[in-house]
Amino acid sequence: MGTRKSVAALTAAEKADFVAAVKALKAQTTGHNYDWFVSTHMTYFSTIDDHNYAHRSPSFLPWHRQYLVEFENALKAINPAVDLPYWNWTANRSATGAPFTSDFMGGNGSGGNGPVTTGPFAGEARWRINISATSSTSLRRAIAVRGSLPTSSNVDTVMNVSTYDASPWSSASSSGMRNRVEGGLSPDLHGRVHNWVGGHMAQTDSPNDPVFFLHHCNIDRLWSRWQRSWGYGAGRYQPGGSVSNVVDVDEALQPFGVTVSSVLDHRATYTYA
Ligand SMILES: [Cu+2]
Repeated sequence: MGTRKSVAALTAAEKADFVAAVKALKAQTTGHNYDWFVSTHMTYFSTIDDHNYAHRSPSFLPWHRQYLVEFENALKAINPAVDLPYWNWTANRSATGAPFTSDFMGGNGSGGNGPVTTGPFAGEARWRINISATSSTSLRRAIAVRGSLPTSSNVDTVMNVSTYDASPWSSASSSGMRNRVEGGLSPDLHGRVHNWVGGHMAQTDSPNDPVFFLHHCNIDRLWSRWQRSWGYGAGRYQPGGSVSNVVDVDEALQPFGVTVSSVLDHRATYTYA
């Protein structure tokens, strides 16, 4: 069982191991390599078989949970000691602090929305963007240009919402926790962070920036915190059943082929430090 730690708590060796595993996954040419995760996110950004699996739907949280588990397992196949770390942006809010240090994710893009210039992912020679929504082959960021990071009081507000989600089960849902996390409803804990980092993170090919996985790990941690308060059981996911074109609790999350109910209680697979 893995323990997922804050990016701010990683040792120099843990940071180096994580970066090396991510780069090894990127270098793989077949199977579920790094670029498979990028293309899968792009594909499932759209409606597939009349379902919004990954975004703008109740399954936003379980879809990304399984996506992260498969990514973490791919890293563990390279180095079993690696666990996915999380970026708690309520505590680490600087464009130059964790995780944006030269020994980990590297820093900002140059000149507004340009290529990252420091760290292991700077420039096409170190980290080539192969599958993209744009023609850019170097990782780009535009940190702190658009909007602001959510605060811990924003998080507390969302954690106090006891209802998981509400009809019409989309970005138009006007109540419930899920849309407040995802970003269709204020205070928006997820979308704002994509926009604050900018560059690739603000596009459908956002997993090209490894920071994507640290941000979504934090989103998963917050869902887990909500579940710790309100319950891990199937009854704490909505809809429970018979809502067409929405992933119900006993329906499979594609392309993973696992049901929502099977991923609700993650505590036997990993926990959060
Ligand atoms: Cu996201």
